[in-house]
Amino acid sequence: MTIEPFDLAEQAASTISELTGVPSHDIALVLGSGWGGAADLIGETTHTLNATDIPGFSAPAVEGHVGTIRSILTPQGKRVLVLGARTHFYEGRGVRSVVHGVRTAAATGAGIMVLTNGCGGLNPLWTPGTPVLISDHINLTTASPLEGATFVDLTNLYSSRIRDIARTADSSLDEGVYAQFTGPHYETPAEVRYARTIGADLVGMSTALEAIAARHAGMEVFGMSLVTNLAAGISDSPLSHAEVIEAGQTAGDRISRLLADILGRL
Ligand code: 8IG
Repeated sequence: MTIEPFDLAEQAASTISELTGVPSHDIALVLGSGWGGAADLIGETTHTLNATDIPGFSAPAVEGHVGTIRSILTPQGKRVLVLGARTHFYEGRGVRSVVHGVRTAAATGAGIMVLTNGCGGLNPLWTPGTPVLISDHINLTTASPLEGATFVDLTNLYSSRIRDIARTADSSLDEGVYAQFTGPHYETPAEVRYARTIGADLVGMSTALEAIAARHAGMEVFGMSLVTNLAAGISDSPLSHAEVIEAGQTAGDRISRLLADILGRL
């Protein structure tokens, strides 16, 4: 008998409040590839938990992904739950596992879900290390985190209110449509041309399923991508995970300040 996903999320949230002594959180933040150090300027980290000590979470499968859950107190007095342990669709643990962090965040009381990722960019002007606001997504996984006849409106899924706030923090921020592929392979150049034809600007392996679950849980969603590489075929050079990690390190200072600035305005 497997436990129902929302019961498991409630258990995880209870464990987080027991271990931290923090009864509820206001904002949740998922750190994607390249964003590992970006939470450090948000405020004071008061608690760091091992994700594997929380019901339903598993150890991260990828180098550059951080397997901790942190509670941060911002200078404005907001509580931020930082999820460093994203489960990807390609890990094959099922969509319930992919969105468990989001549902746990909602169960801790968080009304805002901030989703970050590293991704490939289709706009050649977005050099590696460029942060881009997510304006909308295309879910190419053929999966959904919702089960049964759960019809959820996805209009304005990526909050235009928070995108405006982000542009107040940095007026140079571009925005784009994020297409979630299943991975773990990167796209072929032909798939990248297809993605462009159907309206994508960014290609990645996360975020869309999590955003759907967050909307379903009643959260306001904000998404930001770090373009860590040009998508396959946009430049002549092949893709590598080393380049992804390097882009995160190069952009580290800028995206850390940006994220702290945006969260401080929420
Ligand atoms: I980082 O170019 C990163 N993640 N699908 N394509 C896809 N995912 C990615 C890419 C990319 N770069």
